Amino acid sequence: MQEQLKQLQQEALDKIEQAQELKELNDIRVAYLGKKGPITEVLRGMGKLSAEERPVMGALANEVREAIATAITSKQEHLEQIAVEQKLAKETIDVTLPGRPVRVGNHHPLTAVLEEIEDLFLGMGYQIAEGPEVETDYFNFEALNLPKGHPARDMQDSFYITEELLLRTHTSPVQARTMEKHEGKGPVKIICPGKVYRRDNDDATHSHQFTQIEGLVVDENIRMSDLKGTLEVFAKKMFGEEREIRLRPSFFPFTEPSVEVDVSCFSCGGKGCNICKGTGWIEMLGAGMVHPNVLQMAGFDPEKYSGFAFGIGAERIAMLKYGVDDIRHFYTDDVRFLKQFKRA
Ligand code: FA5
Repeated sequence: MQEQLKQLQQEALDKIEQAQELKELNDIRVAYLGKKGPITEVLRGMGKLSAEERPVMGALANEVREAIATAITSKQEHLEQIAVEQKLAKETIDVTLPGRPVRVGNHHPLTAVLEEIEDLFLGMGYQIAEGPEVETDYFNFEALNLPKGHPARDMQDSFYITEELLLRTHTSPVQARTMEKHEGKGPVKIICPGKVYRRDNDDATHSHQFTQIEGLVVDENIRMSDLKGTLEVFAKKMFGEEREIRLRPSFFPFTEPSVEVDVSCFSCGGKGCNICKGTGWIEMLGAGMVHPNVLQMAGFDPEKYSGFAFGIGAERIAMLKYGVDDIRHFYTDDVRFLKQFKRA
């Protein structure tokens, strides 16, 4: 029996030595140390032994069991170590490989132009004012010298919500609101960027929703030359130092005199091309000296105070600056279009 146990031990140790996988090792454990294994079998036959032989054989059987169990544990650790090393080898990062480029987003061209215009005016000491997009008839029209039934209301066909509420057709109501808040005391120096809405048919140059930036300066001794100088700085900063502006007489009920402001064509330099339709000039915005009635309605004494105002179509500026030929590109979220405006 002693011989048999020694043989079993040698046989098991050889198999453990040769085992290549953890599963194989587990099979050996079950085969030799399990309940139905040969060692258990030997131990069961101990009843037939004499009282002297029994403790000797018992001790030997335990020794054999211990030797096999220890060999299995140590082989298992060895195989596990190899498995970890193989896994690590597979997962090694090749630091010499070129990295994948990170996709960087950029500002929407309209946002970029708005921010540029805001920065420019902030630099000239203006503050940013905001107002509601759902506006009262009073602030959108009446406070701007456009009483009910005034024919010039047709210039800005409107989306009415109720008799007295509408989607603002321009950013000029923010002028009226801001002046009212100042309770008749200057100076006021603001720009008001924001969305406006008109019942215009959408085409290459018109949208039912677009963006305006209103400018307003009210103080003592504000003159037309201040307006001209301000808009000249604006045109040069937006389109290049060599640009010039010209003022054409126009009409807005809330300014007197009123002007349409053109900038010299940045494509042909004023010679005439298809961008400026052969005129050498491109229409940029509407402006004028704040009408005395508007000042008075907002509580400012027109004898003491004067002011200028202007209204810029932001899409128009972005189209001119980036050479965009259709205003609808700004709203359709076509990534191919948007990707062209890289971060500066
Ligand atoms: C006004 O809205 C005046 N409130 C501007 C103003 C302010 C004048 C202060 C005097 C003093 P107008 O309707 O011309 O003016 O619009 C101003 C600009 O908005 C236009 O020059 C044009 O660039 C833009 N615009 C007008 N209608 C549309 C439209 N449907 N889609 C896109 N842009 C438009």
